[in-house]
Amino acid sequence: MRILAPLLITILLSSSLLALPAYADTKLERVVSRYLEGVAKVLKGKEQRGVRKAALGDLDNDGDKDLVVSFLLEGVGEEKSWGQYIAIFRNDRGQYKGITDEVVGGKFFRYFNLEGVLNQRIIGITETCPNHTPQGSCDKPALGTVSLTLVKDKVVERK
Ligand SMILES: [Ca+2]
Repeated sequence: MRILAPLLITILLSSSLLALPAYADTKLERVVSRYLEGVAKVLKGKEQRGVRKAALGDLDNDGDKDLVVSFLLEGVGEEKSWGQYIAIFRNDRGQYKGITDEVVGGKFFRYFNLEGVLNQRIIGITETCPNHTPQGSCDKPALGTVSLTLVKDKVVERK
């Protein structure tokens, strides 16, 4: 249950989940965990505990709030390093379903912090170390913002 706590806390902090009854939270966490386990299996990685973040917001402009979850996998790729991903769960009349996922950060890419959803855009703050310094290990990373949108059920990044 330790993994689920940050997700729950983040959801509770973001004003919009008040309508969901308690049983739905548990069900939603199961949906999220199952999807993320599937991604980890495909990428042959292992999810790092305690860094999962979630944000709610309408991504497909149908008036209900969809769910974005960011997570980190260790041991992925040829380098067996870490990568950061987001998974999108579309809200279909109160039922959340994982529809897609995308890499958003990694050891040789950048560090990605999920900030929230605004105007159908997923907003992330990035930290990038210069040259080939592994991300997250330099003193003064360059800060940036990325905006991601859902286009035909795929995540598209816009600068
Ligand atoms: Ca929606």
